[in-house]
Amino acid sequence: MRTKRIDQDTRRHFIRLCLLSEEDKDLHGRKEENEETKCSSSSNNYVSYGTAGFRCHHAALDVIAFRCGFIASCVAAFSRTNATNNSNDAPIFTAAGICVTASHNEASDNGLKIVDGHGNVLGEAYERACEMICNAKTEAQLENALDCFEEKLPFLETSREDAKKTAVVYFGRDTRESGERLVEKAKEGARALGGRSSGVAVKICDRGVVTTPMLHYFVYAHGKAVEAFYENNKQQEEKNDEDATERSLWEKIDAATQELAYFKRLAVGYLSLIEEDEEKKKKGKNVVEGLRANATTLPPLHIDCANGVGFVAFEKLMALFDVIRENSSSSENSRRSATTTTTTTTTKEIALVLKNGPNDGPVNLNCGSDFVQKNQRAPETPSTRLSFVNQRCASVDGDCDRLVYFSIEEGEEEGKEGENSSKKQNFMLCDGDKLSILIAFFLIEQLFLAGLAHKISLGIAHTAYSNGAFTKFCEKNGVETVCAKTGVKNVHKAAEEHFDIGVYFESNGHGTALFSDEAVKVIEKELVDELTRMSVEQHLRKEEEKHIQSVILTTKLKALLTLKATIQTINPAIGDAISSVLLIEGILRKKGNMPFQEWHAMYRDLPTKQTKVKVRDRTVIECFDSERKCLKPEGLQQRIDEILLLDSCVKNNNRRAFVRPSGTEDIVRVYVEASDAETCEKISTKVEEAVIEFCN
Ligand code: NG1
Ligand code: ZN
Repeated sequence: MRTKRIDQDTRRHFIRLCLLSEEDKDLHGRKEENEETKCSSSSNNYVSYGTAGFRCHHAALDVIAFRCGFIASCVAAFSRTNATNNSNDAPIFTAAGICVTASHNEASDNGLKIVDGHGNVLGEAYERACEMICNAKTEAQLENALDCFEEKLPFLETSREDAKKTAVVYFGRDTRESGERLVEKAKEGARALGGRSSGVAVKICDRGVVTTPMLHYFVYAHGKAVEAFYENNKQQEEKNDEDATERSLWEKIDAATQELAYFKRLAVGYLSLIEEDEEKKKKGKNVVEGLRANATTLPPLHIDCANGVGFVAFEKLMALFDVIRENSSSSENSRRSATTTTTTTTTKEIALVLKNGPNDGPVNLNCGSDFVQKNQRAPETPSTRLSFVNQRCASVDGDCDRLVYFSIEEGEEEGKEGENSSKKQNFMLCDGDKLSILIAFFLIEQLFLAGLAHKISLGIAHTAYSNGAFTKFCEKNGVETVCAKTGVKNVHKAAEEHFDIGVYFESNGHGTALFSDEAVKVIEKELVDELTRMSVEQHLRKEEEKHIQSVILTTKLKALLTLKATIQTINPAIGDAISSVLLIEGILRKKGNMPFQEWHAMYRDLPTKQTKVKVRDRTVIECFDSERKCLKPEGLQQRIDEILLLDSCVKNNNRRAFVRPSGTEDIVRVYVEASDAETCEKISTKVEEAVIEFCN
């Protein structure tokens, strides 16, 4: 018989606590509730599970934080790692995570993201149930919501598994003021599952102020440590006593889920990725790359950290580079300096200048990747506004999971000399599309060199917001693409489903390159085979042939090592701006210090315009075809198609327009693309009018 996961007593305990908080809300909260504190992602105070979890004004999130904590505890207690799937010997020992962040939203907002045992965003299957739990107001609604939630949880079959459960929940938050309070609320919720009646011991692992991708990584690393441990134990004949085994498991988990383990993985990956450079410079194998590499190094990268947690995390990464360097012989080239607003590291390996930290202003205010990408201009924080000009720059968002690169070239002065004169500025953006292209082309090249192009498929997953010029460029160069619905969870899924190596980025810079387990295995096996083959052949070959053969084999070997280093530089759990900076910097170096302008000029973006329209109920819009078309309200799509014919009677393939309800704000998003900015502008205004007409 299928048993309920959550025992009756615990259920009642949780429901009672929820009802108490509802009463509390009635007494104090609702009186204070006003337009400002209402949820930005909802009309009528129903908080929906949006594109990226729950997101709201922080004042409306206490109840939700508590309930999300409980949900995370249940996910941790009642799911299991791959290793325990097939083995009755292993206790249930999985984890989940809660990330308190509102990403690129303004400082007064906050949000809750739930991370599953694999370090991924909690699956779509749970969304509806989570939404019901978080919005339930009465006992009956809570009972119903919990039933619905339990339906989704996997069922554990044996009594042994039921006997001993530890739910480990990792907590992390960005730099928002409300973060600490909400983490405490979420912990209370997580603890509500623990106790004698449930048989669950809840273990809280609070990792403090960390980037969203770091929190995802800790949960991922926890799962991997458990898997590796049991794999290893299975192979050992002699079993230790149970307490010693558990102690040793905990030590392994603890080491794998610390900040240092995360930074080490990325830093070592990056250093291995660029290792070949020095040798390449000496040999000058490729003339252009050789010349560039000899002439110059990459200019420092100025990173706008959105006044957020990215600044703190990048600083830690740089400190680690310092330590690695001190232990190696290259220390003579390093320089590190810090002031209140910027920190600089300039070394032979990497040169970063950090700007816009948490002490420089409210998170995301006039800075950060969302500001830069949507406004197509440099961050405008008072202390750093001018310092981005004529530099190689990048921008991350408030929780450091998005990344865009940009550069502003300042030309000759226009107009009169003196105070009123302004310099002509040319803003160039390398958004998520261009990150995809750079990474995908690099990996394709390496797969060819490694002789694996026929064994491992590679493609790019993107969203409807990708520029039309990007999709055409991919098509022209034979790179397969797939379009998914907006939201990183959808693009991630599409990348995973369609390709062995799926490179995916939303245009706003959220993404990564995903290597399937199978692809990793193939690369690792090929590497071992290649090393074996090389040593055998080297033995057998005649003296005079040895040199030629080793060059050919070395090319393949280097490509395999590069692929391996790339895998290590990437955060395997989720898109990560720190990991992406290291990967991109590594690739640009390997391309002989490719200048920003050259990367940017790979193709030219079509002019686009993105606007927001406020309507009474945005949910009347229903989309299909990866949100590139709308089905409802009836007639709206036809109107958009007509508008696209503006001043022309034939279809223009460079024109595109679509509308969709936002999943994070109570607005409808309008996107338009055309050959010139003026047409873009005109079409956008008409589509906005149509949305208002059809949706009100
Ligand atoms: P919505 O509000 O659903 O468009 C926005 C972004 C998404 C994603 C989420 C989550 C755009 C057009 N949309 O979603 O790409 O990043 O926020 O943060 O940028
Ligand atoms: Zn973010």
